[in-house]
Amino acid sequence: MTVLSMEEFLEKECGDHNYELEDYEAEVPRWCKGCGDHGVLTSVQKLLRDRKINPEDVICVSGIGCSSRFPHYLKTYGFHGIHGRALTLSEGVALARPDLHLLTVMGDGDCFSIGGNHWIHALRYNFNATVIVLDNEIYGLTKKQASPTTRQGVVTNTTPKGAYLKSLNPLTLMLGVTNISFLAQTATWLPGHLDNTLNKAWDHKGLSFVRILQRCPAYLSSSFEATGPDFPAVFLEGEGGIAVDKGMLQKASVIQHDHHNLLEAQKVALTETPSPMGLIYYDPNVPTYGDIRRRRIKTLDRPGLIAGLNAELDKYTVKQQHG
Ligand SMILES: Cc1ncc(C[n+]2csc(CCOP(=O)(O)OP(=O)(O)O)c2C)c(N)n1
Ligand code: SF4
Repeated sequence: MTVLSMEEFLEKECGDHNYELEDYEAEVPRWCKGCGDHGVLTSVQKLLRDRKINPEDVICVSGIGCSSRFPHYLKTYGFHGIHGRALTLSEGVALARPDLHLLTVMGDGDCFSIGGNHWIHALRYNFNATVIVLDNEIYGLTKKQASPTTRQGVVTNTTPKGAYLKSLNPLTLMLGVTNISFLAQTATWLPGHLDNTLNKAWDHKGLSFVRILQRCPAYLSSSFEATGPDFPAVFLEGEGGIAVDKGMLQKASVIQHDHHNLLEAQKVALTETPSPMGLIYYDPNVPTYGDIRRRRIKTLDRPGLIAGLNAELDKYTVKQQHG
């Protein structure tokens, strides 16, 4: 543990403290070599360093999966939750500690499968959080089981004859949920674009949802190979959007996109190949659940509320018998 002098402590707490990447490094990541999760961790650490964010002002909440080991590796507050429940835990954190920046990390199985119900309602509640899903199209931790985004025909341990169903398109689904306020897509093999996307998401007040296409060389080397220069992508460019950084994908195209237009966003999201990269939908005016709750609490008649509660409880108190 580093012991700070009083001057260092005051500078850290009150001043413009410079941080190094190491200030956000916890355990050494146990992810496989070449796993896309490494790059996302570095991108988050760079964001925190560049913005001079005190590690104690951030909490990282996750579910279960390879990707959900994130809080062990990021030196901020952390909560490694249970499978599929990262968003329910996050909502509690958002309401109880609105002063912390909340980062929620999930895998595709964690969010779109077991956590599917919570995923939909979290979007509608629009609580304040940066939510990232590391979508490797497979259950990595449980060694190659099919997930909702596994492509049709892909052989997995749970679909030995190939996945029967067409994969779920999480983007179109999310754009059908009331109150969606921020939706973006990027990929682990586009580090510049990943950085730009996380920075944009971090600034959004409300639930910013980022789907990150992620390499899993251990169990889905086919998707790993597809991340070469020929990966079919189309970058979305628009005023106030995410700066285009095509990385190695020189052949990818760039289109103009109005991310405030829901119908246009739905059209863009429908096209899975080439994959749309960038800010797909953005509405900064959707109120957050926290703000709605706080406004209601302010307008409540507190003495009246307490009197009403007492009257209700009195109905159940056992009256003492006298005489
Ligand atoms: C209630 C419950 N059901 C199932 C499991 C087993 N399990 C652990 S992680 C996981 C899926 C992980 O896949 P994903 O969320 O895509 O993350 P990845 O490992 O690929 O990052 C499953 C099914 C569990 N831990 N708890
Ligand atoms: S199994 Fe896949 S997702 Fe899990 S750490 Fe290894 S490469 Fe990453």
